[in-house]
Amino acid sequence: MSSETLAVEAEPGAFTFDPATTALVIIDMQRDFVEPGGFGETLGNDVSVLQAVIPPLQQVLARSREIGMTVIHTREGHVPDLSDCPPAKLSRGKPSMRIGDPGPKGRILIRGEYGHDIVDELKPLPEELIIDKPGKGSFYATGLQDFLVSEGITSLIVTGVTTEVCVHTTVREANDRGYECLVLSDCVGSYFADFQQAGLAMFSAQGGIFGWVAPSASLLDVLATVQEAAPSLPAAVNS
Ligand code: C5J
Repeated sequence: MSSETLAVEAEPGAFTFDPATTALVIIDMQRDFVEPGGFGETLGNDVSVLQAVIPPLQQVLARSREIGMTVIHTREGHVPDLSDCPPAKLSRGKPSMRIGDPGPKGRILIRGEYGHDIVDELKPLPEELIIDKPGKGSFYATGLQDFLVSEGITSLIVTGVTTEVCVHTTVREANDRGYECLVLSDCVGSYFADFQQAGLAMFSAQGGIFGWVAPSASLLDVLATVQEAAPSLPAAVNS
């Protein structure tokens, strides 16, 4: 895609980026977090509140794909023998089921299980990178940094769940590595309204201590001006 600098109205001021060096990052939009019977519900949360994130995120995803922007999905979870799950994570709290227990959508938060996968509405395309991560941050114990460097990505548009946990951890990790992050306020969600509000405020406070925040409509307004990427051509057929 061709290079151009765009500016989105955001807090604490305009977020400038070049779609050619920017990735849309969709964090942990897994059934385990947003549908009943998964990890989020075992912790006592009303998971239905997170479903409000899906429609605006679908619009951002669709437009990002149309213009050929890099799209990255992440999934939190563990290998079946739990060797990548620290005992502290496994034993913490009083959930109704623990990580690895059999649940209605398969073993809770285990790679390869139905509940661990991304919801149908945001299903990754075969060419899109999926980062499987054992932690809350998307950089810890993953290949994300190497991928971003190899693709020349310097800015991230961050979405997904939950705002104060995996989204915050990822943006903090990214910020420390020098990435410019825009968080889309209606495309990130928390089980707790006060955490959502405080979490969003924390990103852009103090002159953008972790990054920028804007509603998806502001981003979409700007992306509407970008030329669509040429569709990939079918393989030539020899006649
Ligand atoms: C949590 C996440 N909340 N994806 N994970 O445990 O935010």
